[in-house]
Order: sequence, then structure tokens, then C-alpha cells
Amino acid sequence: MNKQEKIEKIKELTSLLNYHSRKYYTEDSPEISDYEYDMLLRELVALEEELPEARQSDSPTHRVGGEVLKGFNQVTHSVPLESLQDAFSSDEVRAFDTRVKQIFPDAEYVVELKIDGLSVALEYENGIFVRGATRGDGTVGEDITANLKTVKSIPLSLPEDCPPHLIVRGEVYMPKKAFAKLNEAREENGESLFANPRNAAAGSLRQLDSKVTASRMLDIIVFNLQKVEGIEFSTHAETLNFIKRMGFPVSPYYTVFKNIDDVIVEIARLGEMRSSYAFDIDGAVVKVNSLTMRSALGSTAKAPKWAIAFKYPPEEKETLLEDIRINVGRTGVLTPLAILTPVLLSGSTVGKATLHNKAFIAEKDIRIGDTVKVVKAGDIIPEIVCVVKEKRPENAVVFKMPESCPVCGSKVVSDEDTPFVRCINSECPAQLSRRIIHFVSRDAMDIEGVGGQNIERFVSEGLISSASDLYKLDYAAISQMEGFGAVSAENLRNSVEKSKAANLDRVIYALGLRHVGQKTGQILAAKFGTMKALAEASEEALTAIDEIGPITAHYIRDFFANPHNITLISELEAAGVNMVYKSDKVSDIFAGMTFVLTGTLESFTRDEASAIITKRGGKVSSSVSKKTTYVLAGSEAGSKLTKAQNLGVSIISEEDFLRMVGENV
Ligand code: 0OW
Repeated sequence: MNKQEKIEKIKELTSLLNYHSRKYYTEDSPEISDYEYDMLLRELVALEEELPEARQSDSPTHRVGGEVLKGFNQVTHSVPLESLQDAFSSDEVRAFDTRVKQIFPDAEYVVELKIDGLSVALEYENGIFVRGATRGDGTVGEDITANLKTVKSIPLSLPEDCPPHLIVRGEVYMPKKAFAKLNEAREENGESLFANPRNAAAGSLRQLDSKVTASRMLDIIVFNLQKVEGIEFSTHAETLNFIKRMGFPVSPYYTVFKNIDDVIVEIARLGEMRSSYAFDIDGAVVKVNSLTMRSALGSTAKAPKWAIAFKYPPEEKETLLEDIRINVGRTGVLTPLAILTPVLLSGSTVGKATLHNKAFIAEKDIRIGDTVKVVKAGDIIPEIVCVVKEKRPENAVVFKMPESCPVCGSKVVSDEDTPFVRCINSECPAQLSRRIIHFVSRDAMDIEGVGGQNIERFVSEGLISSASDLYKLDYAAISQMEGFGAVSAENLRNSVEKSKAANLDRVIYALGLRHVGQKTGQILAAKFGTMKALAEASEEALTAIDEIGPITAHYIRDFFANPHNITLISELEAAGVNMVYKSDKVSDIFAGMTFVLTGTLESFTRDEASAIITKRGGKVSSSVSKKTTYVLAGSEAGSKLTKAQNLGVSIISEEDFLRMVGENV
């Protein structure tokens, strides 16, 4: 083919692949097999590599992600993304109905699920997806177009008969199954878990590297027509049918009602079916159907007067606490675990719940054999609320923490500064696996291709008995192991090799010193510059650093006084692991400033915001004092905000912070 023919072929493949993608994702009626789709996609990728300038903006090759952004540009929404008034009882729903019927006695309502995800706006020009943005504060959000292009159910282009300009709004969510798989993988890698699918979706959309977003299996339900040119609609239900026809996923669970009694019955019915949805919901939304009535009813500053969200109470179930088992964590902490008679709780079967520590058990007087009430905190992590005392059996057993470690048998000690009991045998197998799982985790050495189970297997089969053995693996033997092959062994080898270049802060964090998390690792690395200097630092030199308290300094001295650890470090160094700090400072705009973060940030995780601050010479503290320069307050900010107001400390919003940082976050 000559150049012109190749360009034509690229256009033809792009529209053909988008057609099949629509058939598969939106109409659920695929016409070709996945294999055929992949072959066509591979042909398009090859042509686009040859002629990158001919790549179409709605090319499906955007789905896999690729560009890594420096930060997110801001977007001012041409139609504000309003929020919702909440109702927590049917009386409040009736009160809403009374207000509406005073003005429009014959108003109809649409009742739909309230998906618990992240609100975004999608903009199309001449049928091409040109911009996607987070809600932000409703007026200004962030441009996350590249990340949204990886959400496979978001059409990159619309059917021929689409209007010239269109903006829709929807909720991006992580399906429950994808969330469970993601957390399982993170648990295996010793990474922090997302508390619920909503946080996981928000964290996934906030990625600067769209490849990460692409791996997170996000989906979307579009629920509002924000703006359209050249077409008029009279009801919300009509707009939903139009949105569906344009190829967007629309929730199948919406119904139109005339009177509020039927609405209330519908709300209860939708709530009953909560566990059957592929996504988390936190309520049901009731909206006036007529668009002319809506504009007459108008909005308050933040939310429309023609809609209300009924929020379901967290689902609570009773079950039997059959036993209490002990989990030995990476740092040797013994965590009691409740073994429950399995019970179905908002979407999944719950058979275990953490009991945190002995104080939690004593405070609620939880005994083995008790009947307990369980809820899903944030709809995912099971929490024991209380004991149903009147159902306590005669033979209920008071729980006592064991005197020795259930894994290695050595004596356990109670921490002086925490309610934890811990096994202090640094050779304890339970700790060794956990320690190595932490060592390979994403925020530490980021060694992919070996999850928690494999580490435990490598340890139990004697392949590794310390983190430095990761650099002496026999890949030929591994490629023969069940669950591995030549490719996965090679991927593991590449990832292990790559990890040698990890910056010193990651290596320090990967060693798993107690009280030394990512941020402290960064502070120590920047301060001492080399692992050797840190190992030789005196307790005075350590406590001279603002953020290092005497307890942390003590644990750091303890760690480097242990010959095993010195051996480990010299073995890592001999294997080629970097032991020097490479400064990643971006600027000094925050030099001399101390920030305190509070509340939920819409566009960053706490860690991301902290890294943005520290890379610009600023400090992040966990408590507000007169020394605090700024309190960065997200939504649902708590007591730190009140303290800042009392102390007269400057309070900034997320938008202020974004402006201070400027374009490239
Ligand atoms: N999360 C939802 C949802 C919905 C609102 C938006 C414009 C005025 C009414 O499923 N199905 N319908 C609306 O209608 N809002 C929803 O979510 C809102 C967005 C921001 C806060 C809530 O999550």
C-alpha cells in the first residue's frame, strides 16, 4: 500500500473497530470474535506506528493508554456539574414531593440507582470524544481525557446521526469483582488496600500514567444529558433513551412514577437488590421527569430542587463468631481475626472480620461463641459493630492473646507505644514472607510478576531466605515451576533487574523499618544521601530531624544495630541495588512551608498530595499547630480544619492548591 492507501486503511480500521466495540460493550451483541477484533487492532497499531500523524483521535489504540502526563490541566465546565440533596428517611422524600407538588401537582418522577463512583463529564464535537473531566468543585474539574479513553465502554466516537456538540455526565465506577481482584493483588504485594470501589475508581482515574488506568477495569453509567445542540427533549426519560442510542451505557434500573408512594416502594425494592448489581450503590435518586418543570423549580447554590438522593443505611447482619485466629503481620504484629459463620452482606459472602487488637475485643466484650452484628464499612471491609448479648451462650469463651507466636513459637511482647502484641523473632517465617512481600510491593522496590503466594512458596521451598536472594534467583528453575513459564520468568527477571535502580528512599522503605513509611523514607534519604550515612547516624542526628521522633529514631538505631540487617544491606549492595539518593526535587516553591492535609481530596490521594509538596521543598505534618503554614482541606474535612480556624492558620482548598502548584503537578 502507498501512503495514501495506508491512511485510508487507518481510517477504515478505526471506524470498523469502533463499530465492533459499540456492538460488544454497549449493545452486548458482538459480531466478531475477540481474536478477530485483536487481529484488526494489531493491524491498526502497526499502521499507526508507521504513520503516527495519521492516528485518528477516536482510534481504539487509545484504550491501552500510554502517554504519561506531568499533571492534569483544569477544565471549566460549560454546564456546572451539580450535586444532590440527600434524604435519609421516606418522610424526607415525602417532604421533597410536597415541595414539588405545590408548584407542579401533576409532576412525574424518574427513580434511578445512585452509583457510588466518581462523577465525570464527557464532551463530543462532531461525534468525536474530545474531552473528559472530573467534577472537581462542580465548576472547575481536571482534564482526564487520556485516562477516560481507556474506559472501554466510553465511546470514542458516536453514530453518524449524532448532534454536532454533546456533553453528557456519568459516574465512573470499579465493578465489585474488579475491585476484589485489585485488592487481592495489592494484598499479595503487601500494598495498601483501597477501602472501597469508589476510592479505587478515584485513585485509578487520578493516575498520570493512563496505562495504570487501563489496567483497572473501570466502567461508567451515564445518567445526565448536560448539553446538546440541535435537538429538543421534553423529559429526562427521553434524554436517557437518546443517550443510550448514542452508544453510552445507561443504567437499566430507571422507572417513571406519578405518585410518591410508588416512588418509596421502588426505592425500597432497589435497595433490596443491592447485592445483585455489578457495582456499589449508596442510594437511589428521585428526579422530576419534565425538563420544563425542572427549569422552573431551579437549583440552590450546590444542588437542584428537582432531585433528591435517598441514601441507604449500611447493611447490617447477625452471625455467629465461631473462633478467633491470629494473623502474624510483616512487622510481627499479632492481629486477631474473627472467623464467622459465612453471611451474605451487600454483595458478597463475609466469613472473616478483623478484630484489630486486644483492646477492641475487650471494649466490645467479644467472646468466642457470641452472636455479633457485622456491617461492611464503606460497603467493603467487614466490621464487627457489637455483640448481641442476649444471645450469648453459657459456654462463650473469653479471648486471651497468645503468649507465644502461633507461627514460630517464640515469646511475644506488648508494644510500649501501641496496643499491639508482636513476635520479635526476626527469623519468624510469617514475618519473612510478609517482609519480602513488602520489599517487592509497588511503593517499595516495585518488583512485578511475583505476588504474595509465590513469595510464600519461594520461602517455604527455601528458594529465598532473605530479600537479597531475590537478586540470585534461578530463573531457569522458576520457568519450570507450576504457574510460571519462560515469559513470566523473564518478566520477573527484568523487573528484578529494573528494581536495582530504585531511589534510596524506596530501598529504605522496602527494608521495612518500623515507623518508617514512604514519607519518612524520603526524609531520611534526602537528609543522609546514602544508606551508609543513615546506618551510621546517631540517635541525636536522627531526632534532630523535625519529623523524626525519639521512638522512630530508637527503632532506626535498633534496625542498624542488628547484624542480620547489615548483612542484608551489604548483600543487596553487592547485588547492585542502588544505595544512593538521587534527588527528585521539582522546585522550591514550598520551601520552609508546612502543610497539613485533611478531608477527602477529589483529585489526589494523600500520598500523591504529600509527594507534590515534598518534591517542592515543603513539609507535610499530621497535626495542626502555629507552625503550620497551610491546612489543605478536602471534602468532609474534620477536626484539623476546626483547629486551624481556632489557631488562625491559613486554610486552602484543593483548587487553591492546584493553582499554587501550577500546571505540572
Ligand atoms: N451517582 C449517580 C447519580 C445519578 C444528579 C446530577 C445532576 C443533578 C441530579 O448515579 N444517577 N443521578 C444524579 O443526578 N447524580 C448522581 O450522582 C451525583 C453526582 C454528584 C454527587 C452524586 O454522586
